[in-house]
Order: sequence, then C-alpha cells, then structure tokens
Amino acid sequence: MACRKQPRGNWFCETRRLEAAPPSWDLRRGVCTGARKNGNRVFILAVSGFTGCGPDLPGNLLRMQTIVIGHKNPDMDSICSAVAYAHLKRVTGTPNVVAARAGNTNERIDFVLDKFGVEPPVFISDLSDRVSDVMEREVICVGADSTAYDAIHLLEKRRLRGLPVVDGERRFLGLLSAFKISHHLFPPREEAETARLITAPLSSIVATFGGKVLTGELPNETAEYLLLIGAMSAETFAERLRQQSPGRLVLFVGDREDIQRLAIAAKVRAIVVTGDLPVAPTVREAARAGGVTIVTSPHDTAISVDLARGAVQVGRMLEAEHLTFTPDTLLEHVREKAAHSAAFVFPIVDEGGVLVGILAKSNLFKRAERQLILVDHNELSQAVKGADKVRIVEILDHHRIGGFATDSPILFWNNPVGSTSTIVALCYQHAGVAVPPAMAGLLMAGLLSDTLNLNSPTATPVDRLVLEELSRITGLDPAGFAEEIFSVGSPLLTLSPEQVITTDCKEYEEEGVRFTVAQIEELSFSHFAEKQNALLAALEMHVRRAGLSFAALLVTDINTQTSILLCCGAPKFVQRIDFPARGPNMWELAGVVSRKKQLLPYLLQRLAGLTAN
Ligand SMILES: [Mn+2]
Repeated sequence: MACRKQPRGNWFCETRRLEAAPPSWDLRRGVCTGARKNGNRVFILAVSGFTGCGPDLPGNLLRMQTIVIGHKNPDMDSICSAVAYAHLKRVTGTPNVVAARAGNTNERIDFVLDKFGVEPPVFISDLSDRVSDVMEREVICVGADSTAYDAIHLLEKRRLRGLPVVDGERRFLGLLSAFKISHHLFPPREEAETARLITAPLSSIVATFGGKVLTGELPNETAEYLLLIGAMSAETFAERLRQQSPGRLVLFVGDREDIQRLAIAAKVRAIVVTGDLPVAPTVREAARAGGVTIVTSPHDTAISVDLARGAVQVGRMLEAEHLTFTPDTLLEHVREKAAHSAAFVFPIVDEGGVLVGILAKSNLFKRAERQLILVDHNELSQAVKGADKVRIVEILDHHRIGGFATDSPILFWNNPVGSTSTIVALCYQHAGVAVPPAMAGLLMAGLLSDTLNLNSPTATPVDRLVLEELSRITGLDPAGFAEEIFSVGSPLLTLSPEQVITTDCKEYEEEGVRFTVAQIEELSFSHFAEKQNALLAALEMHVRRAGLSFAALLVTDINTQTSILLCCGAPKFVQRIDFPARGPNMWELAGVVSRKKQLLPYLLQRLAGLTAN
C-alpha cells in the first residue's frame, strides 16, 4: 500500500482504487475519512487509523509499543478481536504491536485458540509504568577486580559519577563513586600512611605505569604490597629495610646501584627502576639469583608511584549504602524512594541479584513508550488497570459510550453491530487485507459468541454478511462451529460460584451508583437449580467485598433464547426489578440474551426511576 507522510506526522493511505472492494464494504460506516465516486470506481482518499508505512518511520514510532487489549474479565469477542486486530496493525506496517488480555481466558476461549493454533495474547494486569520501562539496559559496569586507574578513566570517558561493580557472574556487589576513588588516592593526612599500601596483583601494579619486566615474574594473585621509594642514603635505606618485611616491598628507585643491591640482598618482592634508566648486568644477575623481580618504568619515580597507587581494586572501595530495585517495581514507588535518597543512580537487579539495568534520577521522569488500542470496551472502569495513564490511540467497540475523554483526537469507531470481531473484519476489508484463515476463525468465534450465532437482538445484517465471508474463508459452518464452542466447558459445571459471577463481569458507574453485571452462556438450564443458592451467596459476598450498590448475573440459555437474572444488593433497587420472579432475587427474562442491548438499558432505566424518586 503506497503511503505518504503528512506534515504533522499522521499517516494516510494514498488515493487508491477500490475495484476489488467486497460488496459489503460500507464506506459510510467505516473509518474512511474521505472517499469519492467516479463512475463505477470508488476512490478512498484517506483512511485514518491505518498507520501503514514501514521503512521511513521516525525512531520514536519504531520504539513505541502498541498494545491491543480487550476489557477485564475477557470474553471470546474481546480476546479474538484483540488478536486479529493486532495482526492487521502489524501487516499494515505498525511496528511493535502486541495483542494482550486483561484477565484469564476460559475453556471456550482456549478451545478456539487451540483450534486455530494461535497463542493466547500476553497477560497484562497493570499498565502502570515500571522500572523496566524506563531503565537503561546497557549498563557500563566494572568487575570487583578492576583497578581504580581503569575505573576512573572509564568514569571520565563516559562522563559518569559512579559505576556499578559486579562479580564474575554479573551479580551486583555495590556502587563505586568518583568520591570513593578520590578518597583512596588522596586520603586525609591522618590516614596518609595507608596511601603506600596497595592490595592488588603485582601484574596490575606494573600495568598501571606501563612497566616492562627485566627479570623475574609478575604474579597475578592479589596480595598486599607496600610501596617504598629509595631516595635516601644507602645507610638510611638499610635501616628502613630492617623495619619492614621485605617480601611485600615494591621499591621505586633510579639508577642507584647501591640501593638496588641492598634491596636484592634483603629479597624485596620487586624493584622498579624508573625513568627507563639502564640496569647493570651484574645487578640483573644478582636479582635473578635472589628471585627478585626487576621492572623498568618509562616514567620518573614520582609519576610511577602515583600511577601504581591506581592499581588498587575497586572491590575494596564500594559505597556501603545503596538502593536497588527490581525491573518490576512500579515507577511511582521508585520516585517516592528516590526523592529521599542522596544516591545518584539506582542499580536494577533481578531475583538472582544479577545487574540488569540502571536508573539515573533523570530516568524517573521518562514515560514508558507505550500506547493502547482498546477493543470491545470504551469505559475505563472495564479497562486494564493503569489504562488511564497510557495514551489511548484507537478504540474499536460496539457498546454504549461510557463517558470518556482524550487529550488529542483518536480513532474511535463505535459501531452498534453484534461483535467487535465484526468491526475488525470490516477493518481488514477497509485496509484491503485478506483475512488469514486462523484470524478468520477467531473472528468467527468472537462473532458467534457475542451474537449467539446471530440469535441475539444485537446481531445486524452486517454481522450476517461478515459471518458469511468468514465462514467462506474458514470453510466452517457457523451453526456447527457455534454448537462446538458452546458445548465446551459449561460455566455452571466447570467454574466455582465465585468464578461464575466474576469471569465475564463488567463494572458500571452511573450517577455515583457502582454495580456489576456478569453473564454466562449455557446450552440449557439443567444444572441451574442445583447451583442457584451458591450463586446468590457468591453475589451477596461480591457486593459487600467490592462495595457495590448491586451485582447481577445473567444466565443465558442460548438454545431457548431465555435468561435467568440473579441480582443482589440494595433492596430499594432490587425491589424495582419487575420481571416474573422465579424465587427470591431471581427473575425469568424470556427473550433476553444481550447484556448490553437488553439488560443494561433495563437496569439503567430502573436506576433512573430510583434516583428520580
Ligand atoms: Mn463484544
């Protein structure tokens, strides 16, 4: 599909001929934002919503994740429409699209996903920003055995204030700050004696000043060495030697053979001859015989010693206190803690203690690069937790409009057809994309479930046309497939009473009155009588726990197109239900099968009468 970019970053399809458009394509109802008829040809001038342009998308759009998600307590329609719409978005060029679900699937949904070999959508319980959404994943860190010399140069090169220190398995050990390093290199006067003590491998000490071995070995084992400068007379030096244990001495000296010979005789660990000065062959020979290492340094004594002190391992100078978080931590929680912390960065570690990221204070102001497409609902009370904090870019739905505001224009296609799956099928047509058989199977299942195989009063002629088309693609007979779906896992037999009233449960708020309406579909009422008391008890409990005005359950027999309504809660409201009673808190609703089109308007009308009184 050819596309051109509009100045403000919106993407539109270029004018395109529609000779191949299916006959049921209804431009007036679609997402078309402009069309023109010329003889027998229809031209779509612009279609909004289909961001179908691949190669030259700006970087922020490429990183942006788009989540297509249905309502909480998902039903077949909401799962199937999300999966199929995510597929369409992907093939029309939106990068990084994920189908998600805001709750568990049920046996019927699992059966349908299995049948068409489709993975269930990703489960999302909360969309609030988490550490993993904003943390830096490419962490510059150092091993505990790195030298202060290497660390400080890394800090300078990367303009950092500190570094995480890790072990060989990348487990986080602590933070190294520039302050700690400078404390080591410039200790306070009263601790100045510690400046000559270096705990490091001899090989690292020599590496810091770029020394070369003349004779002997450079051990790689960490040991404590004492740096000594041979700047005094031979007599004074001999006196000094007697006060130290020579095996840990590293002597820095120029071309002073008397001092060198004294040191070899005392068997110091190593002699560093500075300024690249020559060493007499006889001295070398004596060192070799005495097992003393001789190294030459290209720098003079002052600089060589200075650099040698950088060999100390950073594992010895970690900040005692640090605050770490896991990738799953809510960002809100981190912001609160970080506000009271003097730390400059927060290491992010997994359950195994492995460093997986880092959070600077500036990262705390970032937002997750994520946007939402809601399918099969438009009320935030039914949306996944945290949806109110994420940009919603599209809504495809067939329910009532539940009071909803956005900051910027969005694609909001609310079409009072029988299912959101029907709308998604129309979107495929609008985009000129053939529905793949697996997606057609899912859309068929969503349509059949929501319209009870077109028997619900919510079903429209558009649903019939779309169902015919999907049936042609899948080769499945609608009646047979519907029977197959509804005979899987009777909710009354397979679910606990608590699950029955919460699985496909929707919450509403009207004039400050909060209530829920759940629905299950059965092939008959044969198991209802044995469960009715437990269901009523579960409803009572649900009302109290969730602090609702009332809660209702609609048990629908899809064969007889009849429902039984159970409702518990405020007596003032419950008394106003005037369907034929079937028992306390139970009514028979002949011909009522649709929650949204039949039951909800009835409940709202009863509620309006109550508040008016
Ligand atoms: Mn639906």
